Amino acid sequence: MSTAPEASRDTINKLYTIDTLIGLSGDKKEEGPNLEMGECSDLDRQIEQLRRCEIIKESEVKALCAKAREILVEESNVQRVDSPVTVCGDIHGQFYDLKELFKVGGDVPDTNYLFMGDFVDRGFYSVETFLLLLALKVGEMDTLGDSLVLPQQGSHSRDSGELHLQSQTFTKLEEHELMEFVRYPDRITLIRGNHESRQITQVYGFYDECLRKYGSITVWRYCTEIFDYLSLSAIIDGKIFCVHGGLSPSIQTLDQIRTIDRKQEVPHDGPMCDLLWSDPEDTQGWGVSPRGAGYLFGSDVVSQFNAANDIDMICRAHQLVMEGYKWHFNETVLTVWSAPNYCYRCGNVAAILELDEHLQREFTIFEAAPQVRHSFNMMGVQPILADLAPKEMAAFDMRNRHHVQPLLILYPWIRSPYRETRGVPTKKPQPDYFL
Ligand SMILES: [Mn+2]
Repeated sequence: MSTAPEASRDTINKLYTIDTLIGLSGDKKEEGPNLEMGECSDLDRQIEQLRRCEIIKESEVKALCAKAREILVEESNVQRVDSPVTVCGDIHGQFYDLKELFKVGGDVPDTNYLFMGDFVDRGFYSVETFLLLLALKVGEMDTLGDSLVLPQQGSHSRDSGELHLQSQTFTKLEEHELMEFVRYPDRITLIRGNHESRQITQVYGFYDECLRKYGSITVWRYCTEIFDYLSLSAIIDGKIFCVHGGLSPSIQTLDQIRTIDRKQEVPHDGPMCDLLWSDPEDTQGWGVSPRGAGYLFGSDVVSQFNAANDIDMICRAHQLVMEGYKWHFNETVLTVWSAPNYCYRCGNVAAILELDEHLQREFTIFEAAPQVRHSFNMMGVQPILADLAPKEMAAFDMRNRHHVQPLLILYPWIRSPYRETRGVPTKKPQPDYFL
């Protein structure tokens, strides 16, 4: 039995004993003087709380984000993921539908998951949704740590949820186990969507939700700092490239993606922006996106990219698909959409893509969970429009202010007497109209 190499042990200890916290200047002081592990890393309890759709304390969010950042900062812009894995598209704060997803797809950590971004905005539970996913990601380290404790370490006790392991644990590990633990700790991979952005969340709901649920924007600031650390894409077994939006005219190779400095707010243009905003389009070459950010990319662009990078397909999210998933360009691009009955009114089903260890595909379709009755502040709800870049959004508001019934812009899903009596057509808009 070999002992753990010093460097590896250091890496692990670094992961488990984080004392650096996200610095947010200008905030009011936290209630406690510091955030010791014993005080706020009761991760198992937090996960249970979040699973019940209950928010955790602001100080717990801060500690969770600090731990998550230490994990995410080590990830690549093209994060390597091994099959089997289940690939998911947009969630958009639809917490009870995420629970439905776990019900049909298998719980964590029994199933490996790759979520392709847009965790927040639109739905009522962006806070609980994002924090649960983050806590599961951080928590899986904990679980994995447990499973690596050898039988003679059975008496080794940990405070529940405590994210530290005694170094003696590691000295008893087989080296290959340790290395696997260090290199592939993730059973949940989270990559960034265009909604994981300070600007967009101020328009589409997450900012308001944080303010409403916590009484300040501190939690929004913790979360948006973490957004900057989320990876931009993933590659499954070297063959399936996963990204939220799509391709960029500035990017020909995966190595070019790897060189991007991603730890920043999503820029308004350029390669990083395009990866999160672009859409496939039945055309050749590149086109202007009606969203005001990213590009439309055609089939020739895809075949070139896939050949240059020796990949079989591009898997992405970002566009509502009524059937949950949609193939493009002779099965070289796939859109996966995982928010059923989007915005609680679109009537679509959702899908997840389950890839086995041979990358054989199986789609699982699921519908929205029965909705609990909401008592919510209507003013906090955003209109359903295709995602627009902030400057385009402002232009849209100006263009439509005098032409559309304001209430119907704000609350278009409400089949109210108001709507019927005004004789407004109830014809379903085209799916592509949505995002
Ligand atoms: Mn999106």
